[in-house]
Amino acid sequence: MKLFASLTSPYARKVRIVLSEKRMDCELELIDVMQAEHAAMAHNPLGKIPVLLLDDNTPLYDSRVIVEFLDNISPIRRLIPKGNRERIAVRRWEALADGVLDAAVLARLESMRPTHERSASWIARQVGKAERGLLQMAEELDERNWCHYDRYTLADIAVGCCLGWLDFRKPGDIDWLGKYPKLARHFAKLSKRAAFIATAPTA
Ligand code: GSF
Repeated sequence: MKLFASLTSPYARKVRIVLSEKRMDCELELIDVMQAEHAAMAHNPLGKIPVLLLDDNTPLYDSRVIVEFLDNISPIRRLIPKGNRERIAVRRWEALADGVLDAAVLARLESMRPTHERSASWIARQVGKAERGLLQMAEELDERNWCHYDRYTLADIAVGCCLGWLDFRKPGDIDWLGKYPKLARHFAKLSKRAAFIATAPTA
């Protein structure tokens, strides 16, 4: 298998953490998605990473499809529960964390445009989505050890990748560390795991 990724993409990091937690080997091909042409485009018409190329050359995207595939091909450390309600609860956490990222990434990209092309109201709209998502995460996490019941799952990985990227890029001055101590505590705990240390974003 080969994973097309970058060292800063939070979606690709989610996949890299799942690979690491499940002790799976995978070749990594680093991509610069800002280039007009890049190698992942041959495998994903959307031109986005991550893309996982299977040994029979089947390309998988996006990150949610890839992590489900990986969790199903190895029984080592299951990250997505089997029962329907439990699985959906974990996947909803993932949708929430990825959704916060989607909004925060859009806010960052907009803020990088030339001043005369930049829309302050668009940035505020995206920051608002991210802030509401973070509040929801903090409320649902509350005093729990893990996002879903009493065990580490894909929900924690998705939340950790979301918070890790916010910490790395600091888009839209979102003060999540100050505002949501419960998320800060969870992030500190996740950041000590080997899979998180090995995949920490670097510029
Ligand atoms: C998001 C992937 C994505 O936006 C997933 O895989 O979960 N829902 C998808 N990837 C970005 C890089 S990043 O922001 O992590 C990407 O590839 N952007 C290039 C482009 O042309 O949009």
